Amino acid sequence: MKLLYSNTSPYARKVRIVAAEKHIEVTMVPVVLADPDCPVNDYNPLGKIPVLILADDDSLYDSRVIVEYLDNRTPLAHLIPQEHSARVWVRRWEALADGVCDAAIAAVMEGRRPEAMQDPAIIAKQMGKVERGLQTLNDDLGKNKWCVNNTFSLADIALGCVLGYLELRYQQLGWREQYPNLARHYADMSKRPSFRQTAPVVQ
Ligand SMILES: N[C@@H](CCC(=O)N[C@@H](CS)C(=O)NCC(=O)O)C(=O)O
Repeated sequence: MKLLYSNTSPYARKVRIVAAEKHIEVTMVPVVLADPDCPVNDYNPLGKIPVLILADDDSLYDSRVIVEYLDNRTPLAHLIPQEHSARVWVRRWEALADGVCDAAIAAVMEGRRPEAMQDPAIIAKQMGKVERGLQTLNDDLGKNKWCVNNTFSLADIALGCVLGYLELRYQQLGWREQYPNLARHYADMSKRPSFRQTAPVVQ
């Protein structure tokens, strides 16, 4: 199996961490989406990463489908609980963490347009989603060590990935001070080898 990914994609990082936590061997293939020869469109018509290319050359996307596939490759140490209620809550955490990533990335992309073409209302709208999302994640985590049922799961990985993205692109947000429960969780997550191995590099 091969994973098309980029170093700074929080969705790809989620998949890379799941593969590492589950000890599943995946060949990592870094890609540059702006490169005209980038192979992503051949495997995902949406042109997005991550994409998992299977042995028969079929492909899986998006990150939520890939993590489900990887989690079921081995029966041990499930990161997505088998029990229905816990499973739904883990997936809701993931949906919110990924949604905060979506909004944070949309704001970054708008801010990269030539200044005269930027729309401050779009940036404000996206940052509203980021701030409300982080507040909810912070409140829902409370003093718990892990997001769901005090057990390490995909919810914790997804949360760590959005916080890693904020660390990379939004240091000025002061999220650690505003959301102390998230800061504590991120400090715990950052000690895991799977997190250290996949830390985004500033480009
Ligand atoms: N919901 C998708 C989001 C994937 C995504 O937006 N990836 C970004 C990179 S961080 C991308 O490929 N952007 C290129 C584009 O939107 O054209 C997932 O979870 O995999």
